[in-house]
Amino acid sequence: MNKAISTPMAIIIILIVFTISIGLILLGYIYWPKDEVVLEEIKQKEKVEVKDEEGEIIPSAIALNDEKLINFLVALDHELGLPEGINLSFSKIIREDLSGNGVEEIIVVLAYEVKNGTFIRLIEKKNGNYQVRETQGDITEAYQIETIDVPLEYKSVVVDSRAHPGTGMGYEIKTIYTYIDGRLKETWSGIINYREDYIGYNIGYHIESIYNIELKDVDGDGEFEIIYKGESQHPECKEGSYDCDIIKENVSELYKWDDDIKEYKKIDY
Ligand SMILES: [Ca+2]
Ligand SMILES: [Ca+2]
Repeated sequence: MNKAISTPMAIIIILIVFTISIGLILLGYIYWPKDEVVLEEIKQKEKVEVKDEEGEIIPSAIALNDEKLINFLVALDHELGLPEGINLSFSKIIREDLSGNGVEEIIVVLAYEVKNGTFIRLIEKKNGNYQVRETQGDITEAYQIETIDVPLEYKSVVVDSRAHPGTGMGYEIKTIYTYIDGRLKETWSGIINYREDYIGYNIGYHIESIYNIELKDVDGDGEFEIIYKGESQHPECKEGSYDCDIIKENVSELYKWDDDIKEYKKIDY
């Protein structure tokens, strides 16, 4: 009697396992790689747009309204290949006169969930309307933005973002974009936090490197420097094995604004 019940049960179980397996294969082998390819395609297209300096024209009625502007740019990202059904995970609009001509520029940062990256757009007023002047793409996911007056002569935007490029691995990064000659130039970036787990047969280690970033006028010239301090961890493994020690090192670095190259440069500390 038990055997008569267990045979159809076994078929049902096999069918369920088969269906779940196919589902996982579809998710793993079709869905994820496609997203990454799409991001690359978007970045390629955006690069062309930047090069030609003929960005999208945005009517004032849209550009001056936060909600309408975000909807407009999300629709633009879909036109550029962002898959349907992908939601925004973070958005921020900064309206400031970055160029000092009395007219506000607009910076829009949009981050998409499911590894679809962050897009930073610089929008300028042009002939009564607005125009996307520059778009930068990044595979990390932004979660915090602020503006700072560092270096003093310029306005900068600080973007904190994160990424999980692999199983058991993740990092957070801080990037400073400085408004120079009508562009957002990346003038400094540093890892805030890096985590990695390695677990396998007979082995297992966890490393976590944490860094603190402080702005301080160290040399008294009136300009802030970037103090980058923390503890880095990395595994040192015996040759040909995963028998590893975790090596800890103190990191203490100082970066000073270099007006010739217009970015922060590491100096002796
Ligand atoms: Ca301006
Ligand atoms: Ca200084």
